[in-house]
Amino acid sequence: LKKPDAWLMDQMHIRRLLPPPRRANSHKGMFGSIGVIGGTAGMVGAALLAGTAALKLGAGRVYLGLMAPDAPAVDTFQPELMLRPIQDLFKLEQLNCLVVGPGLGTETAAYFWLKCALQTTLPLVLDADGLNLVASHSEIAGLLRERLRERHAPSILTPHPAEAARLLKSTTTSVQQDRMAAAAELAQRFNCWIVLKGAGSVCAMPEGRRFINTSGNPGLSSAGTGDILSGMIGAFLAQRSSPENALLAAVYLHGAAADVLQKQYGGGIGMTASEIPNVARNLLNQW
Ligand code: NPW
Ligand code: AMP
Ligand code: MG
Repeated sequence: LKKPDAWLMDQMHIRRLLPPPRRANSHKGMFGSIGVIGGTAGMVGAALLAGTAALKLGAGRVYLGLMAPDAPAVDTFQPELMLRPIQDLFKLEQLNCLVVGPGLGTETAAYFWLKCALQTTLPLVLDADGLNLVASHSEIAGLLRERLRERHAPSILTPHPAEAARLLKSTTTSVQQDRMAAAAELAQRFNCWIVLKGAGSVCAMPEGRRFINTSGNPGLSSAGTGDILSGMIGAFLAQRSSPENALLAAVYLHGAAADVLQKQYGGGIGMTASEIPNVARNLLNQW
């Protein structure tokens, strides 16, 4: 029998990958700590969205390292988030994973922090500008690509089609023409777990297996929904899911939450990223 080119993701499959219900005597230390690095001036919200998503999907503690010099000391809408200078995140002993990229920007300091993150032995989610830095033509980008390929700890890359095109030195059109091939090429080239986002996200594993997501809708085509996804993957990594389970569960649940919202509105217009984590949390608890 020929092996299938890709497996379709559905609720039956995904519910088995979710973190188990909590024991009566549990405490926050059991659910892991996550560090999010991003949020340059003008895009602080991207890091806040990722951090909030991580909290709502069950991470025990969420630390944010923000690039913006005038970043707030607290998010008054989500005061559970611990906002720290980026260097302080690297001094924390109990971090279980890092998410690097939401609103990170592409200044010199951003390269430096990404290099520090790649040097850790923590599972890493790279999104948005984290990917753009790796893809850039600058001298240090070559070193970042090498560090990424040689990491022993798992790295999950979550490009949208334009970010994938930058990483592959290709065009968005050609990525979209063969999304399965683009995702597999990225997984192989960077020795990473890949989520190639967009309608029917393609998830590719480093050893070659691929999955196609069946949840989600065009309501997700709005600012910040990708930042939410990176925080959701981080939440599952912090709770000790394997990279494969973390990304499959987060991708499916993210889309399923959008499907619930679309039904509520009677359409996808005007869905906002901030609405997704609460609904995803409800599904996670109910499934
Ligand atoms: P086009 O227009 O078709 O050529 P960028 P970004 C393409 C932060 N954010 N199918 C499309 O290209 C992020 O975290 C901050 C096909 C589109 O124009 C990043 O750090 C927010 N094409 C930073 O902004 C909220 C697709 O990609 C181009 C596609 C830049 O990230 C917003 C845009 O990509 C944002 O998250 C698809 N499915 N999806 C905040 N509140 O602080 C995307 N494209 O140029 O990489 O810009 O994704 O906005
Ligand atoms: P980003 O472009 O980084 O903000 O990520 C957008 C998120 O929304 C990804 O998870 C995409 O897979 C998802 N998304 C965007 N447009 C659609 C669509 N038309 N159908 C399903 N999912 C979508
Ligand atoms: Mg994005």
